[in-house]
Amino acid sequence: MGDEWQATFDFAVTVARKAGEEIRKAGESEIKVSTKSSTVDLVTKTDERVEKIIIGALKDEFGEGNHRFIGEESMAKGQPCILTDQPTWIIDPVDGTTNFVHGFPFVAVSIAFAVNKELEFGVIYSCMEDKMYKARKGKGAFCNDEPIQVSDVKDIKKSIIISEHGTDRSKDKVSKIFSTMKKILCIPVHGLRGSGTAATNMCLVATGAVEAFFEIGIHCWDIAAGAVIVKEAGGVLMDVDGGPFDLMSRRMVSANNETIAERIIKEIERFPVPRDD
Ligand code: LIP
Repeated sequence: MGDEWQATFDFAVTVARKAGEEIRKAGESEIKVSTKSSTVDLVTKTDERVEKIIIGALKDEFGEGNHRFIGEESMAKGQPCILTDQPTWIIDPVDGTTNFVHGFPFVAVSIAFAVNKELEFGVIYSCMEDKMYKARKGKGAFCNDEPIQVSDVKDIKKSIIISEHGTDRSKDKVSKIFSTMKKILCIPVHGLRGSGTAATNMCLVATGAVEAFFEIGIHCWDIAAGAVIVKEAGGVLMDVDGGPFDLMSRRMVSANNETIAERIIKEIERFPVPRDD
């Protein structure tokens, strides 16, 4: 697809930055915490307000025509999560809501754009760090307009791996998650990390700060923008069973290369999660 989406991409960057400024400005009163799927799956008025600002700005710019929206908080209110061939915005207004509530400084606005079910571009604004990550299909990945590239490490024993434990606290899920982390740690790898936001974790893969991020339980809005950024930074994406990446499956491995991805996959104890769509 030619440059027809450049203006759309540039506008998305502007919207992401504005959304990030709103998050930074949010006062104590707005961080009134509610919960969604569990007592630890948090949402605040800021999540809802920022999603409305983003979708409102996109609708003002592109009209109510054929653009579709998949937003975390709209989905939480029961809107269907269906990716069609229509131009579709996939939005997490505040990725790292728990971090936001606690003042842990990794909070990202994640905006992706897909056409014909193909991701055209991704924008992630890590607003507490003031880092704007962006990538268009086939045109490279950038952080604050500087090109970024995944790590060239091929030896898992020289890697840092990043993952999250999600919000499901059922004993069977938690034990599978920590059993996986224990197996990876004891390979041994140099380190195991987690920023608390999938979008930021994928940007850390794209900059080469870590070699891989994997998680079972994330949603399409957490990873859609990061998928473009990792790919355009030279990385790979696949399912946790080694199959092809499936945006709606709620499970994913993103890595600097297939060697690292396949080595991680050997250790992942899988558990079922309902798809997004
Ligand atoms: C978060 C994800 C993270 C996951 C958390 C949570 P949110 O997204 O980015 O990877 O482990 O459970 O889902 O809810 O902060 O937008």
